[in-house]
Amino acid sequence: MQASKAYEANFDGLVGPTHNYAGLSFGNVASRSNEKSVANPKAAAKQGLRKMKRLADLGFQQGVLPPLERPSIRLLRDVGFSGDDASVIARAAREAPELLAAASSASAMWTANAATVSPSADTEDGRVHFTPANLAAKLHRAIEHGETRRSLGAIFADEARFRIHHALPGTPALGDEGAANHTRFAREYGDKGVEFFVYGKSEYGQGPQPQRYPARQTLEASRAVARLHGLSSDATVFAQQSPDVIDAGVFHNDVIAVGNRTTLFCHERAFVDQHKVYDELRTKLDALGTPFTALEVPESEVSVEDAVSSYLFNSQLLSSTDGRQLLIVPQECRENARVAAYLDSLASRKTPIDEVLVFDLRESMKNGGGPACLRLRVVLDEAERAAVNARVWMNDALFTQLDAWIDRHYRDRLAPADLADPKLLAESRAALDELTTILGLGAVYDFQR
Ligand code: SUG
Repeated sequence: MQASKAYEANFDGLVGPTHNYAGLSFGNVASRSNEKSVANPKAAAKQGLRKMKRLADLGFQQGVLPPLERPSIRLLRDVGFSGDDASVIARAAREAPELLAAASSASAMWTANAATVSPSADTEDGRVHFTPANLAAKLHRAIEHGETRRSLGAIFADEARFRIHHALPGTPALGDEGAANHTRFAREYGDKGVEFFVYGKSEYGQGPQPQRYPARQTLEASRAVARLHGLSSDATVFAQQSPDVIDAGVFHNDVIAVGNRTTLFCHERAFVDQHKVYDELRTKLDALGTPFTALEVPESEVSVEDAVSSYLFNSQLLSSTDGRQLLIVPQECRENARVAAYLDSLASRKTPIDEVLVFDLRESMKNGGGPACLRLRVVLDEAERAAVNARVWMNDALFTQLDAWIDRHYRDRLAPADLADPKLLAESRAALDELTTILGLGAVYDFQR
């Protein structure tokens, strides 16, 4: 059966006005090592926006997802701080600065963790399914999913085409980190594909577990998402991430592997029983008449440590309209001699990667968020694309508007002590209020209701 023409759209998270370095993510090396350094929210937002614009200019479908309301006064009230908003912030700053930091994180920018998405070609009911990730492993992220669901609802509103589930219960047994641990393979985007779920540990099953850092995604959560989305077992593969790479700082699979269409680009130490994983993918794809290539990078060329510090695999692997595959990497890949040499060698090797594009995403990278963390992939056919809120698609006009909006509202310096400043809440709300008009989202934020 000839599938209808479909696209992979990338929805990037716009960096919020409270972007800062609070060292909130144990197990994420960059987050911990940049703790308490001074952030530049304006530069962060502009770096992300420029990536979106460039990809839109290259002909990719590029959408924008809004930041969440931060600081989250709701979280601070839930943990017992009361009074007017300014008093809530002042008391939290004095008595529990770590909770104020959690309430203030702009972590929703990493939309690879916003949800897991299954295209309509793969799901039983023929709708595009979204499950917002509960992000149960970290407080500052566990408070995202309710608001994320609301934003997704404002953008993918057509219930006949889009099904937006609730997050799984937020408990360690069902820890879910969204699309950062999920990839899909298919010949063409609109064809039925094989969905690949990668987990860090099984809560109830046997199997190895990391010893140093937490495994954030469980097999039980991955299976639950696949069930909710109505995926068939002959078109899903579940694989365990190597526990020793989690212990080396690979806190999500997208720090060590990325897939697109018929290609998996990964490190040789990414998975437990790696060759069995390839075999299962190959067999299930073969049944759909789809080829599969694993482009594996050996430790001898790029160590896991190099991969973690450069974010080589946190790249976006994108098929351009002329069929060429582009790899979008962060600038840190050029600054690591071994990674740079590997990338330079691609031109002379026979690989499925045709071109490498380099981006400056320094502000996000310092919190462990590379190009792939900043985007949520949503495969859409023509009709589904037409059903998306059209105001969120990146183009010249939206770029100009958002660039000026950032200039109007964002600080160029945010130190940890600044989180105690009650003016930050007012500034942030003013920015988001205007953003909902620019993006045509309606009243998605609590403060607007
Ligand atoms: O969850 N960092 C994020 C980075 C998420 C990256 N996403 C993917 N790999 N897809 C995290 O660890 C750090 C925030 C701070 O420390 O201030 C943070 O949340």
